[in-house]
Amino acid sequence: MSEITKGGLSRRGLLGATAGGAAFVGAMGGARIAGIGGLAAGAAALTATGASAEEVGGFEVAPGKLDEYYGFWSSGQTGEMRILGVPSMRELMRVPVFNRCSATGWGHTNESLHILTEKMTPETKAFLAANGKKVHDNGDLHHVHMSYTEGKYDGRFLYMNDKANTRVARVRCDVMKCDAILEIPNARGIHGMRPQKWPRSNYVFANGEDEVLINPIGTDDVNDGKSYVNFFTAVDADKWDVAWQVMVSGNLDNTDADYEGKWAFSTSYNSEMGLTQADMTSADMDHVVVFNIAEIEKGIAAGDFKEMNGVKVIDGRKGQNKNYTRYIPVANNPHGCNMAPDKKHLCIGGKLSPTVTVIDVTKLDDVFYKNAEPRSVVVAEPELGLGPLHNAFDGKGNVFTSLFLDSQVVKWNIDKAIAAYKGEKVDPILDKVDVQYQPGHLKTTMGETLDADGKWLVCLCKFSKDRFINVGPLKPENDQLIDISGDKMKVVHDGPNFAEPHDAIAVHTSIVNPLTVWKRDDKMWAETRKQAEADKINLDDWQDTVIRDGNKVRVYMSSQAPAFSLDHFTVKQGDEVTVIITNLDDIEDLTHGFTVGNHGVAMEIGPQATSSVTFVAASPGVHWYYCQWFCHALHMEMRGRMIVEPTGA
Ligand code: CUK
Ligand code: CUA
Ligand code: CA
Repeated sequence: MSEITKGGLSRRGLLGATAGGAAFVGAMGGARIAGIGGLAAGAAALTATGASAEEVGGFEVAPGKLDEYYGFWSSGQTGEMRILGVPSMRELMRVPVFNRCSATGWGHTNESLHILTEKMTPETKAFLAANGKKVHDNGDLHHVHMSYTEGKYDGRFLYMNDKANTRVARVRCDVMKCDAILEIPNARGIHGMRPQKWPRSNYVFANGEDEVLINPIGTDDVNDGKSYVNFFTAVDADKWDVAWQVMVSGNLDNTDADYEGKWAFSTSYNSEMGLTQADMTSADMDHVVVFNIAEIEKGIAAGDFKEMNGVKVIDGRKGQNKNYTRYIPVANNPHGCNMAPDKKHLCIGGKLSPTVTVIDVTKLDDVFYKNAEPRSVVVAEPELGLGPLHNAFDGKGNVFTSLFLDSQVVKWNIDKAIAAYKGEKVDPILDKVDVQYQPGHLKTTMGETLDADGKWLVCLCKFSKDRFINVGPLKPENDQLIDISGDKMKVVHDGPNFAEPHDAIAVHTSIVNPLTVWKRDDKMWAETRKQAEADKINLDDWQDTVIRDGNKVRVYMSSQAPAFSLDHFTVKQGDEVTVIITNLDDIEDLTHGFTVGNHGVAMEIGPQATSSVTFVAASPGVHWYYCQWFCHALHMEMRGRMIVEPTGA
């Protein structure tokens, strides 16, 4: 694959491109640029979609009516997971994960701190201690995927990555709360992440995007790419620990797994192992790494690994002459990596190349075991438009590819692309639609499972420009809903969204059945329950007890609308106070909260839940606490006093 020359574009021109910037306009030359030119381009784009709301039925969900799909959205640098209804695109819930949350107290309650800190590396613990912190305040959550059983969503867990602080997390689908976070040792910048699809999600695959020094600093030249490696990680999804890692050549961007449990794949845009952008884009070809799961497991069992920071690491770098990995050359700087539900075809977004590379995974055995040429697995490379990033599927043999630079979604057919690659005169492209603007991920309903149903496509556009009233220099993104049930795609809804949903999945409501009220013995507050038992407190009953243990004070209360069991409690200045509240209300949608004025203390206590928070009562006086979750006509009156007696009093 040579440089991109379509439309007079050079690769350098594309790299200098920023949407809306002068460089972008210059680089794009005569190419159509959605959004530039303001309303005119916007209007043209609208006409091009050719659909008005009246023509397209079924996407408007009337008041009181429910959606057909749960949309689970990532939120990029916001660090949370979001739940939207599809097709209404109504935002239903935000689930804090890597971020801290003012409403729920995530990152502040003892229960959430336990989850956030339990599986942290010693390096991070030391860093946080040096900075006077318990947890990182941020995360960068790019990808969210549900657990699978035999290639279908099984409604157990959602898994997600944190690129900023090299973590993966899990959300329980029965309560829609994060219950486990794992910092990945050795790797840096966990980006691509997918659960294994077959036979079930025994592993969550997570790959490191950023290069890591092999030896301690000072040993090798830090400005030489050869001093660095990258890591592919398999997390044991049940034990929630790293099962193994593979050291690879080149970096790793996005990952996916097949439908037979044999392979995992990662795209690499920095096969050059460059340390600057110029070096990372200097080669003509990069690669996709194929991981041979069974061979890696065998290698681990046979002891062919090095232990690094407590993790078993297999050397899968180029030139090892072992069957752990193979490197398939693809056009420079690939991005998206998506396995089709036909169980056969892996689609790789070209990004700097206008093509998608289609790999037939049934041919991979020949590359591993019969010395077949790595590129022999490529069965199609359709030219689709500028900046192909991600691919989605309708379960009918068609692919929807986001074209970042063209601001379009292209629908194309895999069989036709294969025929064209063989030299037949067929055009694989079935349809193109303008989106507003610059799409990244795009997702079809159930499209990453064997149940792909081809009803809706959600296209997550990075820029909204003129699509909404101006809210200042920082604009929302635009998640667009596209009807894909017919031959032609129809954009039917604009959905503004805050920084920065990268990815989403849409899961049929029949698969997800969350509880409406917590179970009293939920393990989320198991540690707190242990402490209560030691204090001879029955958390399942009305509690209003203050226990002093040296300068540690534990305040046990329960809540029942519209009151806390304690209307005041007294502590001494300097006491370490832990407030433990059990919400004894067992009615659906009756959440209470606990906020202490001027103390930065706030937490959510769901129906039948127990939550606790610890702080030092440093300022003497009377501090009111109140319920911050609207619960009753007397919600405002649901408050009490914390009396802090001055030291020496
Ligand atoms: S990446 Cu963001 S648009 Cu992190 Cu999945 Cu491609
Ligand atoms: Cu309890 Cu508001
Ligand atoms: Ca490259």
